[in-house]
Amino acid sequence: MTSELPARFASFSEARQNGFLAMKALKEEGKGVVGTFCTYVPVELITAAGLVPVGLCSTSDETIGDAEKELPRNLCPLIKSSYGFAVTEKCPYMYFSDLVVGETTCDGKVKMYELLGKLKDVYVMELPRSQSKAGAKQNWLREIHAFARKLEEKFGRTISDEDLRRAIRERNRERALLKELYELSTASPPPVSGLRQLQILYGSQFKFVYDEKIRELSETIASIRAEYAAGNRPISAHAKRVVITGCPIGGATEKLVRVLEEAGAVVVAYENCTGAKQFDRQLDETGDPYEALAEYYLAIGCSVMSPNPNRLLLLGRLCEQFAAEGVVEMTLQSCHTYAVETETVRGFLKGRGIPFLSVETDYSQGDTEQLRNRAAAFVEML
Ligand code: BJ8
Repeated sequence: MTSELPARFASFSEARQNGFLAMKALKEEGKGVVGTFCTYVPVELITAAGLVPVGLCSTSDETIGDAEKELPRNLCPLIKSSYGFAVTEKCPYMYFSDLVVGETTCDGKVKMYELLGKLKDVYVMELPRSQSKAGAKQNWLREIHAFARKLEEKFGRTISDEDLRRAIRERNRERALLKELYELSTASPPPVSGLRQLQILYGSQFKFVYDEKIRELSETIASIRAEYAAGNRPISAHAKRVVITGCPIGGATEKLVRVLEEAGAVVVAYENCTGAKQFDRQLDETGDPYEALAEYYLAIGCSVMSPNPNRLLLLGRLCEQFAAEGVVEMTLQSCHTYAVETETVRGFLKGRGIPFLSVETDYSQGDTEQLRNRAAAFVEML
């Protein structure tokens, strides 16, 4: 059993790389591929059309230099890196995408999509920037219908309501399993490190065969439970329990999780798009499936929304559920919406007596020592 666990983790952490081959095989079978950049894009429509969705947000600094030949240097690294991988054709997922779906979340991405449109077929969904304004949901519902039509026209498919309901049920099942997985860390001490949890969550999006993904996730959960029940405690009972919030994390930015855990903390939950923001809630499986998509996706608590109460609701609940002793926010350089919202999050956590650290970083490793010092000082104080 002990030897089984790391192998399963490896399967997920290496998933992004191994997924290249799986994706190539799917393309050879004639499958259409749709690349996405954001949690707001309703992936159920893509799978309902018999297509393969893949996340294109890049997490490494490998192509940032290439991107900076066309994009300003003081732009969010996620945008520069993703664009860099497109121009250099170094990302197989971008290369294999027959259609790339953007969304009007932040200004940098919106303008990058214009340039990307010269290289790929890009379709941009108009996301309302308010969840509560009259008409916001109707506008978003219209966008979702328009996106369905685009997929039908481009790929010559028809998306029936039954296809869409099945896709919703399948994605709900996947969300529930990922949530079950990260909720294992409500245990004290948690059964896995935050780094392991992150690698499984991040890696799961690069498993493209649904039944295989579900089976592997179920087995991973069962195996972690069995290890714990057998008395295996890989995390110290004294490790300080930390919840991460902010911009999406993974790849190069794993550095933050590493320095926190090396300083004596354990990351128990991720509120951001790598974790609970994507998997916490379920879509309604009854009623009109398009309404269910509009309702669910518009309620995502990202800082691009103004106001953005749902981020605080989720963060507050995770802090309670995971008995957080501190919250660490990671903002990516030049991400203005998250950077400005830091003040709101700080005030929210102060009101609950939860210590808070906000760090800004990019995809380079140049600031690792500085992050290490800040993490050590924060954990020391908890
Ligand atoms: S739902 S977090 S995936 S927008 S690209 S906003 S980091 S400046 S990624 Fe995001 Fe969707 Fe929100 Fe989630 Fe800032 Fe960079 Fe923009 Fe970014």
